[in-house]
Amino acid sequence: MKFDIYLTEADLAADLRHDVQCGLSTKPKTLPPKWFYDEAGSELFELITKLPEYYPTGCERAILSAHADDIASITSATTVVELGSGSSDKTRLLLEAFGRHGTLRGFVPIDVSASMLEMSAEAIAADFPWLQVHAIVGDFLKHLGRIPDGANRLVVFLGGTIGNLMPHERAEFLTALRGTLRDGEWLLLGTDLVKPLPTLIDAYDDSSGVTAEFNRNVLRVINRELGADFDVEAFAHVAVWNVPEQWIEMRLRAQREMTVNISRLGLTVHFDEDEELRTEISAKFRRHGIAAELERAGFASQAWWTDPAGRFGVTLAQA
Ligand code: AVJ
Repeated sequence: MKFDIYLTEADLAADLRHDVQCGLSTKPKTLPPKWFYDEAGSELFELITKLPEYYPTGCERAILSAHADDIASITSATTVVELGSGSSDKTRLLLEAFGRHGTLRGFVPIDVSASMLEMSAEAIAADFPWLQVHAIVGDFLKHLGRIPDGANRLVVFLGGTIGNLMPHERAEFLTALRGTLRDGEWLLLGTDLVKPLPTLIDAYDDSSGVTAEFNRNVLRVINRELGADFDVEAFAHVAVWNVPEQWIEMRLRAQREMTVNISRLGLTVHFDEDEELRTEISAKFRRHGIAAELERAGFASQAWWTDPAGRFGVTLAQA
């Protein structure tokens, strides 16, 4: 297995300082969701994927298990590149199908979390001995240019993670990704779909409180990494549906007035009582909107699948 680090601990620390400095100095306050995923946060996310209320993972798995063989035979890809690979759990279904199909040679998982990546890439290398695994610690917004060359690559971006990007970031990201691919190469994109509100809210505000802990974890990360003194328990988890934007927002609401000291930034941040800090957006899509966004970025949709209930969509598009 090859393991390349394009994002060092020092880069991550500098990015976190920058994001916290900027995000807590604006009104409303915001933080990017990538800082949820330290070791504890990645474990909490894995727990979320097993909650009865959190349907996206199960729906996407059902789609991939029904259509992995189609994806292999339509694309005949030689390399699978996975952006934000996390545990790569559902990707195994694709790798198994490619094992039957016979064209695949390499797997390139890319993730910001080195510990998660090392574990999952090693497990895949062990379970798929015929596959060359080249793991890359990187940020899919910054390191697309580092994706290794290949004959016929399939980039997979699953879980609905594209919904974490703001619409303009999404457009820039898809255009940049198209620019790194040659004509004829592939993108497999998982997107969560618009659906009745109670289902959406329950998925982001589960009854056992795991999502609330996941949300608050970003404050623990900042306390540890930047010497801050957030009173983590004084923040309430909030999930709201933003109607005009068609996205779920997760927020942390200060339950009293607070002054937080972030020692390593020399920054003091004030929260009013009930002031909210936005920690994540998770956009929900419709079939035709996705196809149009892909087309604007220079991709042509070649196939579209949903789970039987139509809760989650997977698009196969060609550069
Ligand atoms: C991993 C980004 C797809 O937006 O649904 C789960 C993260 N946040 N519960 C999502 C998440 C709250 C998840 N993604």
